[in-house]
Parts: sequence; C-alpha cells; structure tokens
Amino acid sequence: MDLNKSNVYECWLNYKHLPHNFDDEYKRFCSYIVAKSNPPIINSALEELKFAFTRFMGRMPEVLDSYPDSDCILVGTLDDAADEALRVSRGDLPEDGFMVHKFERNGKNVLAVIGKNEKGALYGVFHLLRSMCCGKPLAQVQGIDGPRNPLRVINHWDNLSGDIERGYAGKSIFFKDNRIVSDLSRVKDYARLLASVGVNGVAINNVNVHQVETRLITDEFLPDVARIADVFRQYGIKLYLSINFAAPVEIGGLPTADPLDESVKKWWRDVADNIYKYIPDFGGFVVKADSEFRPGPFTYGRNHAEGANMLAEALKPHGGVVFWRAFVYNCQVDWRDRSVDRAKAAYENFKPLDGKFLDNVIVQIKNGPMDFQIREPVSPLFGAMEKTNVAVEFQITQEYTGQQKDLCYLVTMWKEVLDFDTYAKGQGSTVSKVVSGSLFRMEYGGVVGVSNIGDSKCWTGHPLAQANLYGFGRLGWNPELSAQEIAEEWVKLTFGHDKQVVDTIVSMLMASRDIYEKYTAPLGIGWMVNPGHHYGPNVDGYEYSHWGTYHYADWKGIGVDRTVATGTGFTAQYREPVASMYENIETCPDELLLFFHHVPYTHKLKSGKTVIQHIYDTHFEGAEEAEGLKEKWLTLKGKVDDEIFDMVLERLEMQIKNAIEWRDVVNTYFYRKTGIDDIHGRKIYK
Ligand code: GCV
Repeated sequence: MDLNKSNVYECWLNYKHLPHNFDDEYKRFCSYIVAKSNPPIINSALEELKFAFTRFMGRMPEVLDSYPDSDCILVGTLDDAADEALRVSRGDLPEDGFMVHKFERNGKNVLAVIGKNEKGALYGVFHLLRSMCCGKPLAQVQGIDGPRNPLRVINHWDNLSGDIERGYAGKSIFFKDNRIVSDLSRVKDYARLLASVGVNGVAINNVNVHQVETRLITDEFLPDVARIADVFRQYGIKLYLSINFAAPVEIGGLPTADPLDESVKKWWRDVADNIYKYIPDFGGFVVKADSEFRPGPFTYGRNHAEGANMLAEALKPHGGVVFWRAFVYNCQVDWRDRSVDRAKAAYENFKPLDGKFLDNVIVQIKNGPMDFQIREPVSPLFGAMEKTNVAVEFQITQEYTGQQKDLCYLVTMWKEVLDFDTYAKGQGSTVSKVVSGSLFRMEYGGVVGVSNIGDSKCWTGHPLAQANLYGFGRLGWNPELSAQEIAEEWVKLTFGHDKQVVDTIVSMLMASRDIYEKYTAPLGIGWMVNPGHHYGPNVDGYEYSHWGTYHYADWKGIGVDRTVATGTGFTAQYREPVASMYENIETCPDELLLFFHHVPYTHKLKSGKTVIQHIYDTHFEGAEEAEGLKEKWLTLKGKVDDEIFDMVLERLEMQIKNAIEWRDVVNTYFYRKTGIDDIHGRKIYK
C-alpha cells in the first residue's frame, strides 16, 4: 500500500475527501472487514478497502475470516454468503453484478457487499467506496446493481516503440523501445482506475499494427504480454490484442492471408491455441482491416464477414471474441467526386453483411459516420444491424477535440449518442439499447473507448481530462447516468466537497464541449484542422491530398449536401422519422445543418441568425468563453491541490491562445470568402 503518491496521480481514487455524513453513516463499518475467501479478485477488493479505510480512519482496518464482535463490512461472492440471511439468489443478480445490504447479526451491523461472482464483489466495493466518498446516504447505496453493457473495453493505440498514435499524455505505460516494460506497477495502478469504473477489457496495442507489433502474437512476446494480462486479471479485466490481418504472410511464411484458405485458417487456429496457453482468459482480437492502408479481406475478393469469421472460428473454442472495426472507407477517394461520400462508407460496407457474422464477432462502430469530430450525427449503422453484435467506439483521447490542451468534457457528447433514437424497432430504440444487446437480443456488445492515458504524471496530460476516462467507464456501466451526475461524482472524488469547488469545476466541464465547438468548426461541418497532427485551425486542411476540402465552401455557400433529393443520399441510411428530419432543411437541427445541407451564407438558422453571422458570433463567444474558463479556475486558487491548480492553469492558457487563433483564422477566412460584414461592426479581418 503506497500512501505517498501525488494527488494528481491518484485521480479519483485518493480517498482523501470525506463528506459531512461520513461519521454518522459509515464510520462504524470501517474498522473490520470480513472475507471468507480470498481469491485474486476479491483480494484486490480487500486491498482497496484497506487502502481507503486507512485513509479515512488513519489506521489500517483488520481483515478477518469470521465475524468480530463489532460492526463490520462483509465482502464476498454469493457462495461466501450462503449462510447469511440475505434473501438473494443467483438469479436476482445481474451478470457481474452485486448487492449491497445491511443486516443485523448478534446485535451488530453487517454491511454486506456480495457479488454474483468475484468481479461483482470488486465492482460492489468500488460502488460502496464511491458512494461513501460522494456522501450518498447508506439507504440509497443499498440494493442491486450491475453493468448494462456486457463489454466495456479500452483500446490503446500504443506502439511497441512507446509512442502512442493520437496520444496526448506522454508515452505508453506498456511498451518502450520495442519491448514490454519490466516494471508493471503503473499498469496495476491503471487497472485499479479502470476496474473502479467497471471497465472489463483492454486492448493494449494500436489498431494500426506495424511490423513489430505483428509479432505480439508469437512466442517472442507472449510471455511478456501474459505478464500484463496477469496484472489486469486481478482486476477483472481481460486483455485483447490488435492483430494484423496480413500476419500469415508477414510472419507466418504463407503465400496468402485469404480468409477462406485452409492453411490460413489453420495458421490462425494455431496462433489462438498458443495465445491461450499463455493467457487462459485472453479476450480476443481487435481488427482494423481494409482501412487507411491496412490489409484486409478485400485483397482476396472476400468481404468483412468472411475475414472476421475466420478469426472468430479460431478464438471460439477458447471463448474469445473478435472486435471488427467498421471504420472502413476509401481514404484516397477523390473528394471532388460528389457521388462518393465517406459518411456512407461504413453502412455500405456492413449493412449488407448483417446476419453473416458469427456470434462471437462484434462490429465496432465509431459514434459518428466520419471520424470523432466535435459534432457529427450518430452513425446510421447502429439502427441497421439487427442480427449482429455491435459496440460503439468513442474516442476518449482528444484527437479532434483539443488534444488534452483544450478542456473538452466528452461525456455530454457520448450521452447524446447513447440516447439517440434509431427507431430500429419503433420509438425508443436508442443506441444504448442497440449496443447493450437488449434491443435485438444479442449476446455481446457494449462500449469501446480509445484511451487518453499515457505516462504523464496525471495520466491524461490535462488533469481535468481524467473526467473523460472516469466518465467513459461510468456511462458504459450505466448509460442512464447524466453527464452532470458523472461530472459531480468525479469532482467530489477528486477534489472534495467544497461547494464552490464542486460548482465551479462541474460548470467548467459541462460548458466545455460547447465552448470548444464554438471556436472550431461550425454547424456540424467538422475538420478545419491542420492535416496530420490535427491540432489548430486550417480551414481548407484536407488529409489525403492538397486539393480537397471537407466543407465545400465557396464565395456563395458552405456545407455538404447529403440529401437524397440533391446530394449524396446519405440521409436515406437513417430510418424514419430521422431520415426525413435530416433531409428536410426546415427540420434539420441547426447544429448539424452543414453536415447535411449546402446553404448560402445568408441562410437563416432557427436561431434567427444567418449562417455567416453565426460563424462570426460563435467564434467571438468561444474565444471569450475560453478566457472565462481561466477566470473561473483562478477563483479556486488555494482551494484545490496546488500542483493540479498549476497544471490546469497552464493548459487553460494554451487553450486561450488556441481559441484566439481559431477565431481569427476562421472568421478571416469566411470574411474574405464572402465579403459580408459583421452586423455588430466588429473587425473580423486579422
Ligand atoms: C488509429 C483516425 C486517426 C488515426 C486512427 C484512425 C482509426 O483516422 O487519425 O490515427 O488510426 O482514425 O480510427 O483507425
């Protein structure tokens, strides 16, 4: 137990801030812990309780295997609690779920945390500790809970070199200099953080699998991969690997990677059998195929189902799964050819394959049809796959949303996505129900998040970006939580209960996505970033060649016509009434107008403003509001940990500069393009 780590490192598991009701509600339980068995995951739960209670009480609690003559906590599985009068049976608890229940025994109070299995007990302990620290009354903490999504997985885009693709928080905590690191103590701390919010899977390497990472599935690396898996296992987290579809050729010595070729199938079966010798609970593979120059089944004239199923067959005997990414599009398409629309690609590739994937394949779909922009519609593919396991992929790392220099609490955006109604089975067919598997009665599914952590002192580069990792887990556990509730929890756990601190930081988080959107790309058009690294404004910046743009702006108008009537026809990928809502310019929401329609700059929004005036106004507002974030933060000096205060301040200053640059570049660009003055007479041109 290391009690000497910095606050910024300990994140939301610091157990340093007790609420005012702690003594009345909880104190009496914090001296004795009863555990009747001690397998590894329960042991992690006990370690956590010991750590937290030592912080709460200033002394270590006693762990016993029988009841003391005092109030106590009981931790275990249903089997451990068979003798207790808990009146709960296996069927009452959801998979990996738990029950918290207080009962009396020989005149003493027992607060029982009972999991359906070991993982459930661990989640129950984190639930209890979180509730204690947030000041929830015990009466509200009791009851049954469990994860709504079966799979809650983090994808790391870490390379063996130690670099992280789209990483903004330092280097990998797993890899260095083309080896796996020897000291895994940081990995253990990470596993704790993840388990505390219910994450149950981690893919440790980049979906862009280069030459060296291709070998992670071989005897050369598997002993070390297994060491990482051992650490995660203690926290109920399965390890996954991203694989290279062309591995049979690149490292297997085969002439082909054709998924229907018998020698290729056998090669993958052997690979899977071997992995399970090292890692008996290996989660499975994550695959990026036929996308952005990655190899895939198209090379052999096969489709994605054929590719995915071949791998799924190899994993099936061991209980593994394949996460097959739907981020498939032709990145070299001529953007001037308006009959081709990248937004349509995932649906076009995958909808015809619905029902063709094996039952241990999960199609992993990015939340929007493009690529993690600050504002996109929800991918129509969620409403289209009725006979396929699907998961939603969110990007916790802030590639297009400020790169952990700018504050951008993404939980508000993810919440909108999960609440979006696909109408796949009539009203109420939300994305949340699709991915949990409940809408179409699918076994697997859930949420995947691209990691935002690295070896930075605070894990996430920007200390307030920890809220995104926390929020990803909490929302994956229970998508019904609101973004505000999650923010409040995180702030209380991290910074304590001072009302000014809580109100200020929660309000900063809750406003941050809108602020970022205001000073960057307007009305759902997206991009406008520098190609390559994707930070900072470049209105015409286009990734794959020098002549394209994502926005089709000329001197008269801007936006992408994705209507059926006159455009790319993307709107038809949605079900009614959503398709018509987007098709019709009258009903298309302002914030997505330019994603769906090409309009003149003088087009009036529902807000009453013209498009051009909206662009000017929001860019001025966004830059001002970014300065407002700093002013708010300054009011907390002395009220939050000094180190965190300084780190956040530094980032907010970077954000202000960034916002001003965006404001000036974007406004200047559109003023030059249109020649239209600001109605408020401000100087637009810089
Ligand atoms: C891992 C975007 C990013 C790439 C990323 C890709 C993906 O295009 O810029 O860095 O590659 O998405 O999700 O596969």
